[in-house]
Amino acid sequence: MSSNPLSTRLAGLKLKNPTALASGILGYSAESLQRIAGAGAGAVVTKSVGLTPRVGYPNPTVVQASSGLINAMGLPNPGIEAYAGEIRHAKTVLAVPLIVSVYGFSAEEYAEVAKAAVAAGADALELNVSCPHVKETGSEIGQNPVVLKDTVRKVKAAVRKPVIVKLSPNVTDIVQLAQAAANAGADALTAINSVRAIAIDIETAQPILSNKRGGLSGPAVKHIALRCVYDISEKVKPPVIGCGGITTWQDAVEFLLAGASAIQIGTAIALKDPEVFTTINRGITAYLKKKKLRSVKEIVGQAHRN
Ligand code: RRO
Repeated sequence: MSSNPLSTRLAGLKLKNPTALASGILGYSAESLQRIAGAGAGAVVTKSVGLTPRVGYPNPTVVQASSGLINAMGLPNPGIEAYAGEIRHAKTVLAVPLIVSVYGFSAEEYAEVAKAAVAAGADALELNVSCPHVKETGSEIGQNPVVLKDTVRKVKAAVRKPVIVKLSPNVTDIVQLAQAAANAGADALTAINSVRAIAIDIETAQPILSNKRGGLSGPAVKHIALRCVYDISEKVKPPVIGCGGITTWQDAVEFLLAGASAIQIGTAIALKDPEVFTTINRGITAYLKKKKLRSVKEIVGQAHRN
């Protein structure tokens, strides 16, 4: 047994603790990823990158909501060719696994971007099949089990690194999509991306975001994400990474008990600060001690067994 009670494994990745930076919160620079690793994250996930550069939507792209944020950034990214150098640089400065989030407008494109990310040094990939509002990618791929399976299969055939699939809550049955990804060979599943939402300015009587609709994240979605993790981990084999509104160590423990093998933190970094990783890891350690447990792995899925 490892002497570090927080150490764990996920889809073949060795993690010093079960926390990771969620995709999309910070920019693309190796320095910002390093800052998050330095603040205690066990792994980092980059913003999503595609085959060609995209400028994203005009401002405003983020609005504060009750207990969270609504964003519609529109997948701004430099494209994988320009980003490959930053992945290489990040690998030289990071002491934790680097997971590159990728997207495409077809299964073939996902595979091509994934291959280039791995060639640049990615330790694993997270397929963004759940962006809630960009046409012909994201959730338009991830809400159709046939298209999702084809995408995961093509990526798996193209790379020899773990493939994590980030799922959308904006579907009737997330377990069906989780199963489709698992059947296609997904090594792990992240639940969830943001929940489709809107905010309206009562003075101008117009939607606030330039894209009108966006994705809600933060504490407002925590219990939706938690239910998704519970449902998926009950029925589907690959490990689940919980993501959605995790702000405190108690939130993190709740997700682990619900069946998450690891957790991602996003909006809490924007609403609080990166020190949230250290606070959460300390809280999980104290919880394990209080419960007289030696490893965080012992509490994963405990709510299904009690
Ligand atoms: O870029 C975005 O607007 C965005 C993405 Br790719 C995503 O996956 N989830 C989200 O809430 N926003």
